[in-house]
Amino acid sequence: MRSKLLVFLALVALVIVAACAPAPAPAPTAAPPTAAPAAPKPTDAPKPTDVPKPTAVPPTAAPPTAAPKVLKGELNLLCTPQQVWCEGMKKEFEAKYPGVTVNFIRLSSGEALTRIRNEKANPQFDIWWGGPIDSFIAAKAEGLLEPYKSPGQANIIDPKLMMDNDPNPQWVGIYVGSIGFATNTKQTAIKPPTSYEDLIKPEMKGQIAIAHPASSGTSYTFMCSILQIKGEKDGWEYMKKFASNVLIWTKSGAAPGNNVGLGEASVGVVFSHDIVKNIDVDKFPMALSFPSEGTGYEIGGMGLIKGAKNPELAKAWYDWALEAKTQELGKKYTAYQGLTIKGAQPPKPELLQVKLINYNFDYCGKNKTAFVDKFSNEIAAAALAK
Ligand code: S7P
Repeated sequence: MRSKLLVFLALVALVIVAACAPAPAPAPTAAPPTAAPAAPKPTDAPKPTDVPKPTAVPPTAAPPTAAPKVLKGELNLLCTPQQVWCEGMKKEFEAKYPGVTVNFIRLSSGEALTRIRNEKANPQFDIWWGGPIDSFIAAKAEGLLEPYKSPGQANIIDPKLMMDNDPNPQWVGIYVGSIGFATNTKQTAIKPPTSYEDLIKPEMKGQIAIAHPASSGTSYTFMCSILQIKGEKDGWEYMKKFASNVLIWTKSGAAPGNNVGLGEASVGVVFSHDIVKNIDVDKFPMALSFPSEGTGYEIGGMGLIKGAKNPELAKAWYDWALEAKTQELGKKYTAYQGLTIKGAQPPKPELLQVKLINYNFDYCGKNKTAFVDKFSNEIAAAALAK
């Protein structure tokens, strides 16, 4: 009996000790945030149904979408193509960048070059848009342009021909045009010329209208074509005979088209796309012809002015002018040049089919001042004096 009591007391004591022992620490329920998940042991491969749910990735900020640049200010544009196109481009650019006002002045190529040369110390323009690149090459040689490589230059159709291949390019081509002859079809005595020789025949005396090459890039393109086709010696002789047949010297290259259309002259030497505009839009009685020897042509250029006060706006224009859609706007403003950007649809593809000479832009650009001076002093002065 006594031993049974001892066993009973021992059991009670054990129960009391167990009940009073401290509880085990709870197992952690969440891994510390930095802890890398434990790699499953090779034997612990989850069964197909045990695919762990993707752990929620904390949301990261969406990549910033390139917000269109908000540009503000005034862009001063030196514009050499026709007034209508300059006005149209101003309107289109301001619609794209409502914070920007475009102020432009339309000047012929030679005038534009003189202007930026005279303003070199205090440039009034930010960008020069349009006009044959001979003048841009001349401007580059005089240190008047600012290098810029626009992303759009990657899309130029013929980069060797249509852009400055300097590692720091200073101009780019925005259109292409060839010299043609405009003839008034109401007068029947003069047939549309088909050769340079036709222009210096005696019957052509007092019949021709052309711009002066000192002011006009169009006329300079014609003169430099002659100097290349005939060589300088014979070329200057030709220019003397040609000048003696000229009736009207204009300032702007496209103006002779109007003289011919209105019957003030029989034949005009003008860019062919401007003649097409005279025929299609102005409805002038006019025929377009080309010299069978091959005709000179222009690459219309664009360049930033060195020391410009609004370079950011100028670069925005530059980039925009190299978009295919922008180039296609020319047609809307009666400009029918060929285009320089891949994918842009030229308004008059037939104008690109004419026989061209191998025009050397570098030669004509670098010699522009000397050739214009020679013509002005030795030829035009004598022709005007007669
Ligand atoms: O009409 C457009 C266009 O013929 O005008 C430019 C032309 O050179 C105008 O200026 P000029 O008075 O200097 O001749 C050409 O670049 C363009 O194709």
